[in-house]
Amino acid sequence: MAVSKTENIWLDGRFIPWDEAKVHLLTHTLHYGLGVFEGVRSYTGPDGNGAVFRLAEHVERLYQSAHIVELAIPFEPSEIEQAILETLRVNRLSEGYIRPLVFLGDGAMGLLPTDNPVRVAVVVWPWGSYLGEENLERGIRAKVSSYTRHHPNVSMTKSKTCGDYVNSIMAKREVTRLGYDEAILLDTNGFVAEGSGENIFIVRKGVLKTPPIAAVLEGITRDSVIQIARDKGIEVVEQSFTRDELYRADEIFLTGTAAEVTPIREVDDRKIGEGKRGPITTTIQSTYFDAVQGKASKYDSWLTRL
Ligand code: PPE
Repeated sequence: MAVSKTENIWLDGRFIPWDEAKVHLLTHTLHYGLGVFEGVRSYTGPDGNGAVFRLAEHVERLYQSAHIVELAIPFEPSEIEQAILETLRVNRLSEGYIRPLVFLGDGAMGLLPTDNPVRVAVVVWPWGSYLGEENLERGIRAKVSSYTRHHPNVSMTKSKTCGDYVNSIMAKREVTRLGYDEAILLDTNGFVAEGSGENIFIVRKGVLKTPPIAAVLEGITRDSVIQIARDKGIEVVEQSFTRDELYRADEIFLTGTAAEVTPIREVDDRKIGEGKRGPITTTIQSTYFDAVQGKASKYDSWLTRL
């Protein structure tokens, strides 16, 4: 998806103009993929001011990702939180996507980087609906990818590691080339794992089911949706399920910071439920948007105002 450029990027503790945010070709992460990132969103509230959704949780996950792959971030979490807020402010962006990135700079090459600097960037830009504005209502067509999700002892599934996203890109390319909107990946045991960049939920007989976090990213939207559903009295179970449970689901939706809550209307050419956004998806999606946009006081603690 195209990015519309903003004015300033936060890099290693200071702001630099967008066009000057460049790195050396021997940047270690560019070669080997050992970096970690986050995806965060801010939304404009009813008063016209912006607020970042679940800022502390995203920054905490960034540090956990870095810890898992042994990158020592040379800033305190509170400094990264401030950097995110400041980057939105200096760019006068109340609503947008925020991409914190921790990467290994240039210096040594090879698989035992010793003195390469750990660098941190925060980039923000306006980003619309990830899977299409109209699909938030209509729902997308998904296909199970021939690529398997990471084995938990091959990739570290609790870390949002840059290089792990090659797997997602392969899956997404494979299915979009065939005309579908998004890929669903199975785990190494053959159970449903997640979308290329989203967690997945199914509804059957009024119960919401999502795969346990064992082999998937512990999504912050996933967590928010579970809380919203339980607050509405909807039963939620975290349980592995098979590909054909997708086919006979009444409703399916994906969750992610970028994808928000996107319904799936078809999987592997089989119509899901009525073939359109179902009632449970609708109520959860609507409360999610109220929460992120500061229209649901119950979830106000999830917002950090700019
Ligand atoms: N699984 C994967 C593999 C994933 O990448 C994401 C986020 C999620 C689940 C949902 O996590 P959360 O955002 O905390 O609810 N994917 C990010 C990257 C998208 C991109 O194209 O880049 C995102 O949604 O920001």
